[in-house]
Amino acid sequence: MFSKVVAVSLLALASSQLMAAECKTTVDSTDQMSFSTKAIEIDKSCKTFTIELTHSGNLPKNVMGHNLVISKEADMQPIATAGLSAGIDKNYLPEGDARIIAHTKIIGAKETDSLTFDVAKIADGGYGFFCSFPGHISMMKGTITVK
Ligand SMILES: [Cu+2]
Repeated sequence: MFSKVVAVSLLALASSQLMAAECKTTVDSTDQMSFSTKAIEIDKSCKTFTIELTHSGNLPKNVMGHNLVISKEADMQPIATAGLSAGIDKNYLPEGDARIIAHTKIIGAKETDSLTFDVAKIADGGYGFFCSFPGHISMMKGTITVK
């Protein structure tokens, strides 16, 4: 009897911890040049975090392609500008740029890609996410915080 109570309590504890630490999220992108969220919040108990990027529109990636890039907010525009000349095959990103914490590839309609990064890399705060497709950063950006 006692052990059954303990087992049930442990199960309840385990499931509440799972609820507390959902270390992944999905962000959708659209033909209207938008992300489905402006703010991503990460639970501080997460060691790594995964973002899946989807594209619910109908346009191909050379017309309305999107990626999701994470960097310091102050580095977002400089990275997007530096990525212009890289072209779509390089995901409109400067190659090997240490300012980029993580990024997906450029995707088109109905495609998906995901990224995973160490949460410790953004623990000092001031980070954001954006799309580096030419001209998209003005509409497609948001904040990413650890709480
Ligand atoms: Cu975009």
